[in-house]
Amino acid sequence: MKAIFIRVVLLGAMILVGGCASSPSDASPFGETQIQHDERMGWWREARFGLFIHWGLYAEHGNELNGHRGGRYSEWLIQGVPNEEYEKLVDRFNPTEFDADAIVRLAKQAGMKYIVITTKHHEGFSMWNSESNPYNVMVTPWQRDAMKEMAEACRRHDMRLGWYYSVLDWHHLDYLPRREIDRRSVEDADYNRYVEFMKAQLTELLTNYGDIAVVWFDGDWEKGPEQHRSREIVDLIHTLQPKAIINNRIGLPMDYDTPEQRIPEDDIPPRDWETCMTINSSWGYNQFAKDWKPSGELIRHLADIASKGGNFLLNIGPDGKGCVTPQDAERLRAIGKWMAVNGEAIHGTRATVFRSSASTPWGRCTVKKLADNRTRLYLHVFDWPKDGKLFVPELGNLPDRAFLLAVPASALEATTEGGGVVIHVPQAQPDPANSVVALDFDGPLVSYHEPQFNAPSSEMIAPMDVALSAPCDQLEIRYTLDGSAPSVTSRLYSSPTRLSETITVKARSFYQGRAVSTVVASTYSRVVPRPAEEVKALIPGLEYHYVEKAFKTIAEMEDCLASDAPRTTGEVANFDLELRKRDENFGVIFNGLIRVPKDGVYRFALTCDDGAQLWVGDKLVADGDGLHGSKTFSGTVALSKGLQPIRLLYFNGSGGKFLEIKWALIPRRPAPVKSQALKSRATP
Ligand code: FHN
Repeated sequence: MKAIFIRVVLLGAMILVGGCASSPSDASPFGETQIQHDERMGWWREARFGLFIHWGLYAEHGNELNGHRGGRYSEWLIQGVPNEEYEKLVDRFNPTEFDADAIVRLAKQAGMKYIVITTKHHEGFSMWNSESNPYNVMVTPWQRDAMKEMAEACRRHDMRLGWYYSVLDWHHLDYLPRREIDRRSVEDADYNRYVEFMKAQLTELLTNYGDIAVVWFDGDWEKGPEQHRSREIVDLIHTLQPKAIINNRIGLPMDYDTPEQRIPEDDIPPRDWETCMTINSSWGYNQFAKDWKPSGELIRHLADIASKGGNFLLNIGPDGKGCVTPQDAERLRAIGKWMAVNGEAIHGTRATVFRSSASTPWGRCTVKKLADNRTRLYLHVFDWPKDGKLFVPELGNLPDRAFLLAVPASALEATTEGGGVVIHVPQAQPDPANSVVALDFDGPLVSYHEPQFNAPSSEMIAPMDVALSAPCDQLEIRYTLDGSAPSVTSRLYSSPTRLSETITVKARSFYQGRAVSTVVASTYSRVVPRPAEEVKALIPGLEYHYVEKAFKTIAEMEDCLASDAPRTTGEVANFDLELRKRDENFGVIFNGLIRVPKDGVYRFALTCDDGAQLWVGDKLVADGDGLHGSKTFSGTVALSKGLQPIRLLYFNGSGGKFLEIKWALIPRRPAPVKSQALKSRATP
């Protein structure tokens, strides 16, 4: 599905499930209303561009220590070095050239609106005067609190500041697992003590340095959110700094997602997101780096990201003296030069109005709402048209003004051609990286889109309303219920249609009597709810079978349980992983009954790391099979009131483990299954 499509789905879903600005927002990790959540996220969504700084002990050696060369990421240098040897870096770290003001000025001049800096990376070294960790910057010859200097400089230059904090810690004795090269005993390690240490460190960082705009976690892949006690940690942050925005790398969805070194291909992701990216291939300073991305490429990445509604967090790795490398500085300055002319096409913009980036093969589009209901489209032209004609498809009306941001005084001519608009541009390309053409619409902007279906479910046991919408008010939606393609004489959509039988709805957008979209179709089925089970003897809880082996799929685990492999069998109150005897390479099947309160279509949401499948009767309702991080899979099933058989299959390979089942009668929001709802049949 395409860009606009997703926005409409979200809007439609909100209307249909009865969501509104004053009810809790699905996107908020803190139970805020939509308005409160939008307010907290406001500056971040406007910012679009930030600076990431990876700076720690590793900067001192730029990826080589005593003849040992690190891998791609210089900040991982510790990987191949025994602890005792790595710790000696402390005696050498003396970045006398570090100038926080200069770095903040550079970011500002590049058009960046926030900075996220590493307070502690995986090496475990604290870059601030940490009371809870003696292994910190104050014991180096330098003896300066780098984070304090950054916080003060940011305040001076009106720049928002965020803390990067690695949950993974290869130095702390209580953090497990150890690296292969690390032979320190694990016997006394206590992960809960490590969590207390993290809480103490975060408390320092969030009380001693003024307003902190972002907490950017990293390195959560070795443990799950239960072990990190992630909920407790994020609640602590929210208490200390209620306005702080928190990224997703603590095993919980949180405020925004963080694709790393990549930009989502085409769809606009449904949640807030930020791409973080290096300028060469290392995050920390790497003296051997050769593969520096050209500034033009970075400028185009920025436009690409903004056109999909995301933020760009571009990284630099200052060296052991504390200096920004000339290569990083040169690129930030080049971006700054471009931003000085074109920054308004990035800051405060929203995602494209076109269906996808394929609609604008010459580049990308961002959008801004101006005063008096006016709209400005920014066309980011990467490939300048040789014939001087920039074709903008899917546009139904001419702009009131068109001009190059670089030459705002000269108007460009716009004509209607080939189902879109042509902007007549000068022969010479104004900017080799990205030339921005602005189109102003004083009245409504007409952009062509397929209609979108909005319904609580594709199944119903009673009559159900289906709504249709398109992001552009000027379009008419016409639809049919007899399987034919909608024409200009078909029913005009004005309000939700009540469906009572299985039917396929077909719809199409029209503008001024002309079809301007393809036909879209959606089938809604009237189903009979699954009858309840008649069970006489019940006991609370679920029966389980637990087995230990490395599985990659649910089928492998089922085969294993079908054989005479050793297993443990018993009863448990809920879908609970506490029954396991180890953290990795195990599987479990839960069987039982769930008490359904009333007839209806139910949505189940299964969140798992690694694979899991949820069955109700013989229907596979949510399929999260395979090895993966924590992900949510959902599905619906029509059920009669009473007891229904439920079966959950789960396995964990290596790394984090997580399992959670939520359910609700549609259109309510799924909530965790309570143990009172779960029963087993009594054994005869
Ligand atoms: O391992 C780290 C890496 O060093 C760097 O900090 C990046 C930044 O997103 N995060 C981790 C890998 O996902």
